Amino acid sequence: SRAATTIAKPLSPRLLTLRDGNAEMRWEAMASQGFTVPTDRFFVRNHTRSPLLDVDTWRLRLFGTGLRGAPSRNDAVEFDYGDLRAMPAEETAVLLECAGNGRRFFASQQTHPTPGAPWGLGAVGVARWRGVRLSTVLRHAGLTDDAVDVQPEGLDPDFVTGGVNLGRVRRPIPIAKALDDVLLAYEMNGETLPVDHGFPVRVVVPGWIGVASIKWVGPIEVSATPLSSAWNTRFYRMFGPGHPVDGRLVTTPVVKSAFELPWDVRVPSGEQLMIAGRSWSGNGPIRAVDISTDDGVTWQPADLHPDDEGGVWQRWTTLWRPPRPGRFTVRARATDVTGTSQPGRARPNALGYLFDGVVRHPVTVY
Ligand code: MTE
Ligand code: MO
Repeated sequence: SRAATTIAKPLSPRLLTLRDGNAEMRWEAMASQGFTVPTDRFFVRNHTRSPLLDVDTWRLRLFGTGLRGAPSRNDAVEFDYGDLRAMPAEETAVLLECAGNGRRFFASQQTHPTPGAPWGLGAVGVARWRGVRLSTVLRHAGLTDDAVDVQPEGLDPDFVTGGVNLGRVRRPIPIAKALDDVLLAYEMNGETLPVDHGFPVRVVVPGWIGVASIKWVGPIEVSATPLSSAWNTRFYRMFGPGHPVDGRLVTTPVVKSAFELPWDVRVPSGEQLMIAGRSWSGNGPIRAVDISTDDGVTWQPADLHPDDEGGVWQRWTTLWRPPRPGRFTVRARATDVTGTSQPGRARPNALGYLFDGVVRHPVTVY
């Protein structure tokens, strides 16, 4: 088939690489772009590395106590790539964001360095994902009324940390969410899913943090009893002083904003500039964005792009005439539909998740 000829492409030079094959979107490269992030600029977050899977032998394998007649891995119900392509398809714009997006600011703008990939604000993106609803596949596989959790597993190498093999990247999705809007996607922005984003098929969980959207999905366990993995017990919980001992589970992204400007950009004084950016929140649409160009002393509302009112993310612009040469910070503070605004400082947690603080973006005026 056409998809079988897909080969792994190297990471795009339009991405900023971190360690371990992780790469973040360059926000300044979004300034001339539309609503979605072009695929070659979309961030990549891997626990190990992207596997190159053969679409002809690839199978989705559903099993577990929540299915009729497929209690264990050995009697899994199988679907091949063509089976999925033949089911009713849908396409939707979904924002993916790593729970650790903005982590570096816990250290660089606050006093709370945390371990983990030192993302700026570029571990986020919106793409159009096309695929089949997970609910459709679950029903074909013989879903029972007893099912409580659905746990997709990636076919990338096992994740080993501190000498312990934690197995395949996997994380349970409660049945209500699994039956709601979750997709098994095989296209991204109108093209075959690229290797780095989960070829041949990935899970896309709208409105949830990125780790829920398992790439290179193979097995899917459907269970009548709750499931767990390191990815909802050890990681992706808010640990540390001021948090519950067993941590609060991290499920949805927080409210954030980013300027479509290079970090420490140089701009001339006395000229009117149009500055653009975007804000988003896991709670729903953004209602207002306030901008400060004088180190947080005064704030004025940004102009919200009228096409983006439905949510996903919100583009905005503001005008600024830098008054004199010097070093400034520009700041954006978004408020979402629930009235939640970005705080001046994010609440620290041991693993550096959910940074929602107002970022002080440095600008040098000459
Ligand atoms: N799925 C598998 N199989 N392995 C992974 O390492 N990383 C997760 C998720 N799905 C991961 C995975 C994390 S932490 C994030 S943030 C998103 O994929 C990133 O998706 P992207 O690389 O397409 O941007
Ligand atoms: Mo992530």
